[in-house]
Amino acid sequence: MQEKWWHNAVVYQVYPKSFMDSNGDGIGDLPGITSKLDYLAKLGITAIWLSPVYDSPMDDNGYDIADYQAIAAIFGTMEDMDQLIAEAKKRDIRIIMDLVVNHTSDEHAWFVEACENPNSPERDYYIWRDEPNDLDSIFSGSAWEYDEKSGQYYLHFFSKKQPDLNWENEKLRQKIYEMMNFWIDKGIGGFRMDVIDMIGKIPDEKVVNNGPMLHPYLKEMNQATFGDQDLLTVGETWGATPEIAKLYSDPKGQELSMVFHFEHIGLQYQEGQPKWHYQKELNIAKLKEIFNKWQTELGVEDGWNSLFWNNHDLPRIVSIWGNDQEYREKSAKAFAILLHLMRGTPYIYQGEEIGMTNYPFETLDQVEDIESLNYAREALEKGVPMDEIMESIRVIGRDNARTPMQWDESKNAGFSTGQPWLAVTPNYQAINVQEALANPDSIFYTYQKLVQIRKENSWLIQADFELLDTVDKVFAYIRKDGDRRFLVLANLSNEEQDLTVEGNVKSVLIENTVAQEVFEKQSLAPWDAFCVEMTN
Ligand code: TEU
Ligand code: CA
Repeated sequence: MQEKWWHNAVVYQVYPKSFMDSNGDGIGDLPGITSKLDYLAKLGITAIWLSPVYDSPMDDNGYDIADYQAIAAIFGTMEDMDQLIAEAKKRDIRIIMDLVVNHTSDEHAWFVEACENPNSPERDYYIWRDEPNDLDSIFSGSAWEYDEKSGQYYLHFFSKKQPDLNWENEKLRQKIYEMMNFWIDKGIGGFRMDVIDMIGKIPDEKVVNNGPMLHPYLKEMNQATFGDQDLLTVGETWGATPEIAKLYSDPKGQELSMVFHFEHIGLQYQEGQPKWHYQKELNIAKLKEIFNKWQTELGVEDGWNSLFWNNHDLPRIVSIWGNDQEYREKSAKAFAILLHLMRGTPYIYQGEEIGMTNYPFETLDQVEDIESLNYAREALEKGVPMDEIMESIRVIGRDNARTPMQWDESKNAGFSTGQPWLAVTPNYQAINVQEALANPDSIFYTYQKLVQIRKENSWLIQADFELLDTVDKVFAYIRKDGDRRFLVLANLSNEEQDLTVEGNVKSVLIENTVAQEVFEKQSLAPWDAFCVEMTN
């Protein structure tokens, strides 16, 4: 196997609107991110996945792009972007750009031309039909919107302001590859590809994900752009199975480095129901089963895993599955330890490293996210009571991840001197970076250590994964490297649990408890977690 830099990398996701505001307009921006690079260097991360910063009307916070080769004025300028890339490079941090090419904004020049001039080549860059079928938008309602002027319907799987691109059009594909090369030439570290599994869609047959042309397109893209570069490419693929993940990430297939699968995230929803029917209680048995499958079926030779609990679309892990009250620090550390020692590239979402929590949303006017707002409108029409709607948004809504980064205990958590675009979580005086850095026992230092462990232990890449049969609430696995055995274990509950693992501790790599004592007592306190090397 050929080792790549991203095999022992840890990626940190920045959501620009909420990370750091440099000019007091209440909106995070590129100079703000640059000003916090020393903080990220201290954490030790090797790359930043930057959510979209391109020119956009911000209907979906930048996932609706009006110009792929310009920076949104609220975030700064192209010079600011160049500076971020350069300053990050000085600290050995690469910038992974968000590539959103399943759709554009309706304000992109292509779509404007397509509407104004139905005979233009751009018309075919999008998907038009005389009659809609019953495909739904992921953001509620029909996936088709009528365009008065040209008398046809266009397809949008997300908001009306996010028309889907027609990947069957070869000229469009070439334009996308040119745009990607523009960014590659700037010296970026790779791409995170938004809903990439949708580009092969066949709307008339209601095929949305994993269409037959998906992989041919990705091979074509690879050859036309990053194929001969040392970049990290990660696809967002909601429906991927290990078999599908191999199609993308087997190096022989020449597509991507890795994908994000969401099978474990699926446990946050009631089976077969839309996400608003959330499932707050974690099914630990299922969680173990899912990770076991991915860790054992997706090897090193034929594919690669991504590891994450959080991103800008998901509730905070410590709130949904951890305990964000009594055991906030301990449960946050337990989830971190459990994940970061698996095989794959770990991703940390901004604020996760200090245990930021969900926001206590009470009224709809506190909500900014288009997905939540569309859902609320539709649910109200159907007669769902307002308090039920707010409860869903509070538990599972995307704004939970998007509240401003909590830097210190000063006004607006040190995020901005102006009024933040989304309210700061009320607990910022207790939970913030300044406080975390000052406390040697903080969640931050657990993450810092985990990043360090990955850099120093190349066995993390290769070593086998073996799930242990433990009591229900305990998740434990062995990584086996030759005749060395590393035990990773977490009690994912608020109760004491029996330790049913035999053997002796040789050395401790990381712990949120005293692992040695756990073995002596054969008993785990709530949220105890550690990684130890075992004597054989
Ligand atoms: O998300 C894809 C996607 O399917 C999400 O809408 C997801 O279903 C939902 O957010 C779960 O709560 C990507 C981006 O990550 C998201 O931010 C964008 O809104 C979306 O694509 C459209 O670009
Ligand atoms: Ca700003």
